[in-house]
Amino acid sequence: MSPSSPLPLIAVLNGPNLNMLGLRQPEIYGAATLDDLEALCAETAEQMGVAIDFRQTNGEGELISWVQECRGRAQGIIINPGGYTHTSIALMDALLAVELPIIEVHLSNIHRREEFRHLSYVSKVATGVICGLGMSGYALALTALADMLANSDD
Ligand code: DHK
Repeated sequence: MSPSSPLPLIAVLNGPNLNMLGLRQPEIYGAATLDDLEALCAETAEQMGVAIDFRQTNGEGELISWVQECRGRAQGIIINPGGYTHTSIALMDALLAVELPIIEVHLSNIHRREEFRHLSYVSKVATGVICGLGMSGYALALTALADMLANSDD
């Protein structure tokens, strides 16, 4: 990439109830807030030489629209779809349609929790999955995706 090229853009998309971070079940999701998470992602992105578009929504349709908008605009997606992870075939279809590298992140280890959290439709189409590492999972996902983009041919 030439020095004048714009930085690769990674969308960091967060689904329902992640706006409640810091308040919601801190024993599971931690004490830090969504703003803290955004700051960690921004710091990691700067270190890795990528730009991020960090967002949160409680709406399934809005989340799907944001995924669709990534096509031709972003170079990769990091997504924590919250509860839609376990229910949304429509979100899975959107992630398939966008044809980008996708890393699915969960703060908690969904496989250690209730049975209904063990199924992830998103995992069926994601490039990689990180769960159970709290907010560090987002930093690891950004690092991995930035490395992937830097080592890709285009
Ligand atoms: C977040 C949620 O809101 C839950 O619905 C998922 C995920 C787990 C997380 O661990 O980040 O089941």
